[in-house]
This record gives sequence, structure tokens and C-alpha cells, in this order.
Amino acid sequence: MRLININVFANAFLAAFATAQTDYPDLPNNFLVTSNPVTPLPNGFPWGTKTASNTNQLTDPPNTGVIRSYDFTVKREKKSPDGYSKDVLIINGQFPGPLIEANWGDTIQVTVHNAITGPEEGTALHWHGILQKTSQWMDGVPGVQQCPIPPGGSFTYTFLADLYGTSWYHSHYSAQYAGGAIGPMIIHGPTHVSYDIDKGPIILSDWFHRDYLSIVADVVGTDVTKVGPTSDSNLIQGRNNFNCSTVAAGDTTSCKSNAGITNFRFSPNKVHRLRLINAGAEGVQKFSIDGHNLTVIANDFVPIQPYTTQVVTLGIGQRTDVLVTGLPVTTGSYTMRSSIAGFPCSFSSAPDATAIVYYNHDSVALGTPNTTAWPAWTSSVTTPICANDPLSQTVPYFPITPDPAPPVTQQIDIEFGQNETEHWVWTMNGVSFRANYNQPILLLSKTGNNSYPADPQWNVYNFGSNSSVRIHITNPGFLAHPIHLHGHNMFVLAEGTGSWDGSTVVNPSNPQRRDVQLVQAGGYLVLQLTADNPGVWPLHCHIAWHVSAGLYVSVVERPDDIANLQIPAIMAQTCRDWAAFTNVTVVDQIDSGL
Ligand SMILES: *[C@@H]1O[C@H](CO)[C@@H](O)[C@H](O)[C@H]1NC(C)=O
Ligand SMILES: *[C@@H]1O[C@H](CO)[C@@H](O)[C@H](O)[C@H]1NC(C)=O
Ligand SMILES: *[C@@H]1O[C@H](CO)[C@@H](O)[C@H](O)[C@H]1NC(C)=O
Ligand SMILES: *[C@@H]1O[C@H](CO)[C@@H](O)[C@H](O)[C@H]1NC(C)=O
Ligand SMILES: *[C@@H]1O[C@H](CO)[C@@H](O)[C@H](O)[C@H]1NC(C)=O
Ligand SMILES: *[C@@H]1O[C@H](CO)[C@@H](O)[C@H](O)[C@H]1NC(C)=O
Ligand SMILES: *[C@@H]1O[C@H](CO)[C@@H](O)[C@H](O)[C@H]1NC(C)=O
Ligand SMILES: [Cu+2]
Repeated sequence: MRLININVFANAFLAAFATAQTDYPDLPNNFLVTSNPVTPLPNGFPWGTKTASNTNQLTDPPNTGVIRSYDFTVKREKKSPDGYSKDVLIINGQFPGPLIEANWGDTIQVTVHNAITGPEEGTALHWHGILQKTSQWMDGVPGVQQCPIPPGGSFTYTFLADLYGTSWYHSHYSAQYAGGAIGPMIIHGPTHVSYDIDKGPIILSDWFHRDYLSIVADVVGTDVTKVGPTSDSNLIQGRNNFNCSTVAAGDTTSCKSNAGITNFRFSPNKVHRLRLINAGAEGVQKFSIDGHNLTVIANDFVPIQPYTTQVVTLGIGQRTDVLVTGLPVTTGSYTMRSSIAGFPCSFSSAPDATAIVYYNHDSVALGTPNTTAWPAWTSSVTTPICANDPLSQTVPYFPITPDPAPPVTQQIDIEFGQNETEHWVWTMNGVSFRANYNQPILLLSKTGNNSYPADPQWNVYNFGSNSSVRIHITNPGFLAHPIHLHGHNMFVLAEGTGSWDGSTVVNPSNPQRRDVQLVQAGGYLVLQLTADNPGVWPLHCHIAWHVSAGLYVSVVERPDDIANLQIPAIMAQTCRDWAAFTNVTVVDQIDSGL
């Protein structure tokens, strides 16, 4: 295979915006066609004759031979996304981080330099939703597939853009991503519904003014009144207007009210694609645009049969692609709103984020819209239901039928309580996970060692050579959790409040698939994975504070085949580098490590 290195123009474009906030350009619909001057395009597309309806993207990704390379430097710097100045972990000077853009079947290559200081920390970046079927060691979870990149060190991730659609990347080291180490990742592929204008990623994220590590210390502490931190603000595209008058007495941090919000230009009568990403730490987002319907066309990396709504719910880690038709107007502005839903979803002191949708203005010197929220949005915020849209409504466009009688069903109960030292922790089947950064589970398994369960905190579920696995999660507690599985698009067979009857599956011939699904408070979630990806795959709550407090298990899939993976030497070298660092520096791992 000949690999062609293309300098991605988006990098140069975004360098011009190295401020506290990031503007992502509209994405040209033919971006990847025109930016590839070398490879002839079979059938006019880099992915050739593959379409959304003739190809199972889980099993048959193309390989274009094109490399999209990026160079990321992660460091800590003062930024004020909402006007309140704080230390933020930023990538290439930006929050949110640079856009990664590729074609389905390209190879994405990201060299990450760990320049985090004040204090120094390890790091590792995770490519959310990527299957990693040909590079199971590149998933980026420290203590699971790799050792952390030590301070001052670098690591190059190389992986196939094996699915197409909307996603993001983030640090998976402790709760660093809650401190800002996030960015969008768009993979262009076949479309199943046509549209005119790709508005690119729209990042929704709750925001905490305290440093992430001091929040983690509270989250895993012994004082129950501090284990559920309250976010200070909510951002659309890394921006919002924070009311500085509400800063607590004695807080001398610089704060500027009216920091500014993001504007999105719409064209009358044109169909716009918005790629919504919840890249926050804890908050469930309820998203809406006044006066405009939303047609949902994809959940996570899965194209679905379109349906129309006025409100989209996104738990942490989830993405929803929506089409929005421009109104037949040539002027005017409308409020785009995303609000963090309250109990039983999230804790927030300033839940509302807004942005402006405007028509045909030459500048963004706009009046504040005086539009009214959809009643459906208002009620979704005043009386929040902490669940994704019904499974009966979210039907994958490309049907796949899971094994109706999987050889194994694993029950996992989510609980919250105090451990022996009276720290508050989350558990799965009674065990709170703790990563060993120096001994990644995948690399141990590769050497034939699958026997760590002697220490329960490894929380490993080894499913051997089972061809498929059903996982029945119960959540008797009072909060919903966004449950994320790496390495797969999981089938979501059932979810609800109360108990599962043990047999009912929604749309059994073509159930919803995605990589994050909310399990409701006092409810259940039934997942299934097809064991087609030998590796070690995290299954965890995506709320930063909950995974820090141990709400995590590792799924070990086909260890006999893990033994045969061609894991490159750089993985062992990174562990030697990390060992050299930890030989002289005690890593103060106050949380699960993830
Ligand atoms: C900002 O907060 C102060 C103090 O709570 C309040 O009096 C004021 O009305 C707020 N301003 C706005 C624009 O909400
Ligand atoms: C929104 O969708 C509803 C139901 O499909 C429809 O009746 C209404 O006209 C639509 N409104 C707009 C602004 O497109
Ligand atoms: C606010 O509403 C008025 C009357 O409905 C309208 O004329 C005006 O253009 C609106 N302002 C904006 C900024 O859209
Ligand atoms: C309890 O959890 C805290 C936070 O993760 C951890 O630091 C402590 O070591 C745990 N105690 C025991 C006995 O495992
Ligand atoms: C496997 O690794 C674990 C964790 O390091 C260790 O405790 C155990 O002794 C190892 N087992 C073997 C057989 O090497
Ligand atoms: C299937 O998984 C179970 C663990 O849930 C394990 O006990 C069993 O050995 C596995 N079967 C095979 C064939 O690997
Ligand atoms: C760590 O320290 C020990 C003892 O000084 C030494 O033998 C070992 O080589 C060191 N390991 C690394 C990776 O530097
Ligand atoms: Cu959770």
C-alpha cells in the first residue's frame, strides 16, 4: 500500500483562530475530493462504490491509502471561554481543539506532544467511536491499551478512519478532558439524506471554573456534600456570556461579562447539516433552535432513518447529526439554545447556553434575537426526562441483526457508596475500577497474562472466544449515566425505567446501534456486542466524575487472538519511558486514572 501524505489545510486555516474560542468553517461537501490531487477517485468518491445502503461500515471500510497527519501540542494555559479566566488544557493553543477531518478509509495520524506543566502530568488521547479493528492498541486509554505519554514526551497515533460521520477526541487521562483537552473529528463518507450546507461540528459542553484535579479530589473524597460538583457555565462552540456578578465573594480571578457567543449563518430554504457533539464533563444537553425543526439523521457514527423533532437530547460523548431547513426569510436572527437538564440528569448553576442563527447579514453585528423557545424544549428543561429518544424511533439506516441468542449474558449493577477508607466511589458489580498506568491490560494480555483478577480493582470481564456478548446493566440509583463502549457500535436492545423483563428487544431485526447510550435513573440498559474485534475495550460511564470514581469495566475480547496481534514496539517503549518517569516522580493518582 502506498501512503500519500497530505497537509490538511484546515490546520493552517484554524491557526488563524488561536484564541480562547474556536470557529470551525463550514465544511465543503467535496472537501476530501478536491484536496486529494493524487489518487484517482473511483466512482467520483474516495470510498469508491460503497454507499450507506450497500455497505456494512462495521465490517467493510475502504482503505484509500491517504494519510491525514496532524501535530498536536497539549499544554496548560490561561483562557476564558465564557469570560472567566482559568487554567485550561489546550491543544495547539485552541479550546476546543483543532478539527480533525478525513475521508472514510483514510489513515489518521496524530503526533501528540505532552507539554503539560504546572503541574506536569501524563496524557493520552482517545479517538471516540473509532473501532480500531486493525490497531487495537491505538485507542488511547492509559492503563488499558497504552502507558501514558510522559511529560515532555511524544507519541504518534495511527489509525484507519473506519467509520464515517461526526465524532470527537479527548484526553482519557484522569479527568483532563473536563479541563479542556477535547476537539472534533469529522469523517466524510456516503450520505443517505441529501443536504446543501455542512455547518461542521457544533460542540456543546458544560464548563467548570475550578481546576479539574481539585474537582476530582472532591468527587472521590469523603464529604458526600461535594461528590456531585455543579458546573458553572454551559458553552456552545467554547463560548458563552458568563455573569461575572455571580462570582463568589473573595474570588479574585479576572472575569469579563459579555464575553461573546457564536453566530451561525443560515441560507434561506437551504438544508443545513449540524453535527452536534456533547463534549462536556457531566451535563446532559437539550438542544433546539427557535422556529426551526430538527431532522435527526445520525446518532454517533450510525446513520439512521430520519425523523423530525424540536429537541435533541445528548448525554456526554453522544453526537447527533441534524438537518435544518433555512426559513424562507432573508433577514432576522433566531436563538440556538442548549441547556443542561437538571435532576435526574445533571448539576448546574448556569445551565443555559445560546448562540445566534442569522440570515443574510454581511456582518455579525446582530441584534439579540427575540425569538421564543419551542414549548417542547421548555418542557424538556423544566421537567427533564433523562433518556435518549425512544429506541423505537431511532432505526439504523443500514440494518444489522444481532445474534438473537448470544452465548453469554453478563449482568452488571451500578452502585454508589463508600469504600473501606470512606471515600465515595461508583462501582460496577461492587468493584470500583482503578487503572495501573504502568501495566496496560492489553499489553499484559498480549504477553499471555490474563490473570489480574486476583486484584478486583482491575475490573476485567474476560469473555474468551464467545462470538457475541449481551450485557444487562441495572441502575437502581437516582442519576442517569451515559454508558460508552469502546471498539464497537453496540446494539442497544432495550432501555427503560424499572426492570427488564429478560426478553423484550426493541426492533430485534435492526436495533439501534451507537457508542454511547443513556441508562435511566432507576432503570436498565441491555447492550450486545459482536465479538469481531479482539482487544481490551472500556465499558464505562462517560461522566468524567463518575469514571474517575470507578464506574468502569474492561471487556477482554478473544484473548487467543490478542496473543497474535502485531503490536508495534513503540507501545512497549512508551511504557519504558513512563516507567523512567515514574521511577523518579511519584504520580499522585487520586482517582481511577481515567
Ligand atoms: C448577574 O448576577 C447578578 C447577581 O446575582 C444579578 O443581580 C444580575 O441581574 C445578573 N445579570 C444578568 C444579566 O442576569
Ligand atoms: C415542523 O414540523 C412540524 C411537524 O412535522 C410541521 O407541522 C411544521 O410545519 C414544521 N415547522 C417548520 C418551521 O418547519
Ligand atoms: C424582534 O421582533 C420584532 C417584531 O416581531 C422584529 O421586527 C425584529 O426584527 C426582531 N428582532 C430581531 C433581531 O430579529
Ligand atoms: C477508596 O477510594 C479512594 C478514591 O479512589 C482511593 O484513593 C482509596 O485508596 C480507596 N480505598 C481503598 C481501601 O481501596
Ligand atoms: C499478571 O499480571 C498481574 C498484574 O501485574 C500480576 O499481578 C500477575 O502476577 C501476573 N501473572 C503472571 C502469571 O505473570
Ligand atoms: C464465554 O464467557 C464466559 C464469561 O462470561 C466464560 O466463562 C466462557 O468461558 C466463555 N466461553 C468461551 C467459549 O470462551
Ligand atoms: C527504574 O529504577 C530501577 C532502580 O533504580 C532501575 O533498575 C530501572 O532500570 C529503572 N527503570 C527505568 C525504566 O528507568
Ligand atoms: Cu455516570
